[in-house]
Amino acid sequence: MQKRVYLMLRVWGNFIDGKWVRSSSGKTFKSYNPAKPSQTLGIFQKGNEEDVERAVSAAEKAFPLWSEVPAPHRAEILFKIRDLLKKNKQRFGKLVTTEMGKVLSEGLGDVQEAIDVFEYMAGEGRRLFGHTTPSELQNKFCMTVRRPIGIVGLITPWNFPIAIPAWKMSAALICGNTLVLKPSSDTPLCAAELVKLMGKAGVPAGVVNMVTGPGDSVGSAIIKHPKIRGLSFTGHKDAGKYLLQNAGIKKVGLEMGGKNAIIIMDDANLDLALEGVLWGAFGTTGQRCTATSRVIIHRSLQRRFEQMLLDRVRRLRLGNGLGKDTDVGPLINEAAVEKSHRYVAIGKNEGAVLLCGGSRPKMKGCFYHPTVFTNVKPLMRIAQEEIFGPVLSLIPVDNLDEAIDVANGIEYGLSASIYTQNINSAFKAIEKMESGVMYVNASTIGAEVHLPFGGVKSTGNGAREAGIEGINEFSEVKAVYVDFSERLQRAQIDVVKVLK
Ligand code: UN1
Repeated sequence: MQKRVYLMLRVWGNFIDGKWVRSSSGKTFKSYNPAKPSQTLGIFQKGNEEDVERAVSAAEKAFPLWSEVPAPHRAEILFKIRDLLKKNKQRFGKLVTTEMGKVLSEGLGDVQEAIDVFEYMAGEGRRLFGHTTPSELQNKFCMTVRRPIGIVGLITPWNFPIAIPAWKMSAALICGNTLVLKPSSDTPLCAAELVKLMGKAGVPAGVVNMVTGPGDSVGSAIIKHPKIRGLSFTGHKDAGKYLLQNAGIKKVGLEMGGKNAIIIMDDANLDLALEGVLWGAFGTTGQRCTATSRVIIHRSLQRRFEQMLLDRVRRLRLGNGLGKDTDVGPLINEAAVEKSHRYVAIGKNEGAVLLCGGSRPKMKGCFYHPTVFTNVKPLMRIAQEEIFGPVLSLIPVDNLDEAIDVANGIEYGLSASIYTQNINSAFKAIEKMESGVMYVNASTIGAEVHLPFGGVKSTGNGAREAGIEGINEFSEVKAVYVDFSERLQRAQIDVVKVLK
């Protein structure tokens, strides 16, 4: 049964009310392997507004039942999802690599992140803490409780095709919401397999619904739907802006990318910094929101670091992510290859010095050579705009203050890092760097699920995913007052006269 995914092309339906159903559009699209674009992985529904309507109806019908299941029992299903993911980790990891392209160790990491977050959120089933606080009046009890938002719409990207849907779904479900998921059209197979597994784990019909298809029909119908009360989106900032303009009054969580910097100070352990830069810039072929796309380096180290970097980058092996020797997999699709190449031309025109890469290798598939520019000026477009590919900019600076200014001189604020042995510099960077995630002597990638994830400035709207903040994203807080005085007590007016 499991092998069928690879041997036979399946026509997947939308998942609505516990059933796989065809779109009323009658149209489909295919998913491809970016390392071997001639390999089709599955056929998916090109959904439309009507499909979203059906999914919302199913979610609406399921809401009373699901929201009334005690959270510790909802948690049992989440633990089951964790267990099934663990059991199927290898198969899912290969699936991620085949559909998204990242090397297998990272494909497995993507699945592990989903395992971790389902476990974390299942644990929340026995917490979902509110708080208690004294009243200003006697014989009156004050507390907060969490309530689900209702039906939530989740729009997810292709770069973490299992982990990001898992972050959002695990938190949404433990809080008692029902949901409609629209996964990226580049990785619908990963989403479909995850949703299928969740059904097997016992998620009741209608609680989790998935509609595949384009953003301008499916995504837009989710964003605008009046019965959807909450939205969580990870993706490009243009789509995020569209969402904000069209969502009306909904609770919204946004994560829209980064232009993350590693600062390397003159007292840094340079070998360690080199490893962090390679991992942050070329891991996942640069396709993480948290990817390192700028290295802000102390001028005294610039030449030495360039040599060290060049030596290692040239040895990175491009190839199919399933290959044992592969260091760097393909980009997600042709458009992504063209985008990276366009930025290389922009960088050259702006006067940056191309140290290595900057071209496509002579091999089939969506590959691009890991690319490093040096002598990049902070305001050049390659140092300002999110490329989402294996293109790294080195920016020399003279001191820590300048480094922090350069790091902050962008519109985004997701992840940031400093390599230094000086505790004062480290704490100054922690305080001053404008980001939602901060690393000291570690790369910009690799956030863990029990800490909040998200960014400042144009990266987001203040919401955080994962960790306890993920619970805030997917629940409403209700303030509760219980008056047991058996008389009318007026807050702000009746004063308790005990003390003279
Ligand atoms: C993303 O690229 O949107 O911190 C998510 C990391 C991963 C998550 C990245 N745990 O790099």
